[in-house]
Amino acid sequence: MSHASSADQASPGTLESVMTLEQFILDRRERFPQSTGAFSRLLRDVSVAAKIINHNIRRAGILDVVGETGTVNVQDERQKKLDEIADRELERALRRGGECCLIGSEEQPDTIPLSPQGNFQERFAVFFDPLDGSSNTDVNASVGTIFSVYTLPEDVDEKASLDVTLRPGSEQVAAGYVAYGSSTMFVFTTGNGVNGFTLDPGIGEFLLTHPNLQIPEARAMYSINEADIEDFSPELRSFLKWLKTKDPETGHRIRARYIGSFVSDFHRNLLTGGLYMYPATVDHPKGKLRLMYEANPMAFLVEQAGGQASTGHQRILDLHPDNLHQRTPLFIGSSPLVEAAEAYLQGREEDIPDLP
Ligand code: AHM
Ligand code: MG
Repeated sequence: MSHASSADQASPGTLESVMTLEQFILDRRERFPQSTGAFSRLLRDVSVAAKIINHNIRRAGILDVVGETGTVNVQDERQKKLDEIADRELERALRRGGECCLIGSEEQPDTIPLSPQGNFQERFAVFFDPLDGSSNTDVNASVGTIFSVYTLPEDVDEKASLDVTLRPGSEQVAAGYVAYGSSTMFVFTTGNGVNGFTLDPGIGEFLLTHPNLQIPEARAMYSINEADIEDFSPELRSFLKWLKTKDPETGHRIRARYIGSFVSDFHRNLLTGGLYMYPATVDHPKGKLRLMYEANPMAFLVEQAGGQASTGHQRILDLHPDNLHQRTPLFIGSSPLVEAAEAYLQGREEDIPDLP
């Protein structure tokens, strides 16, 4: 099924018939938060890094890029070589581009100022998970890059910048991800809907293939690591039982899909409808996923696509972060499913919506 609009389909197969990411950004510049062009260049820088990361991932197994580096990151996770490559390429692209004054990465203990001379004319801060789900690279499964963009207030100085940029997700000006799957897709929002671009490897351009994405409300998929079920609260277990109940009229039953790569699970559920969950567990009492560069950007995207994201008790985008690597429980996906999860977790079973 094609997602391109009828105008885009006028001459299938020709470059005139499709829009590149760069054309799209330039065309819509007036709707972006900065009219200077700096914001367009920032998105271009991220997309260039994505192409380089993609190039490395596609040669995994041929080049010596799979496996571990022998080091651990700040979160005690063993780093993969591709984690390191992705982190380096994003930092390099944003540093070279010059539009970004501060970055925060899953792979780095602290934020990194990119304008050591204190030149804050261009005041973007970018948080990213360079290679989410990287344990999947050794087994040839899909992975992704996630990014979140904020603008800094006018009066910020270099020292204040981390505190100032640890802002609720509702203040993001852009967010997106790159899914390195059977094709490579760049999906992003600037608060005016969600658009998806597929990399044409022949010409090296991201082309608009999924304009104005909306998450279906269908009870299609649920994604959770159910191996942890003994750690789940009784309320969450009741919710899962309810979720798996067959519709007595249609016989329809929800399907389970869990890749263990958040970007891939999120992307599939965005296209099909569904719910991704990573609750608090004994091993991860505050949840596993990180607020600033995993939950917040995906929450911004899902809300822009008509869905919701919650801790189970609170909207993700309203959380006030207190550190770069803060974790949060996460329930994200189609609105009726997130609402149902919240109703169960909060003991409000009378509020469970009828599912489509
Ligand atoms: P990572 O950013 O270190 O790759 O960790 C996040 C990943 C998610 O992509 C994925 O959904 C989750 O961790 C899987 O965790 P688990 O193996 O506990 O189910
Ligand atoms: Mg991750």
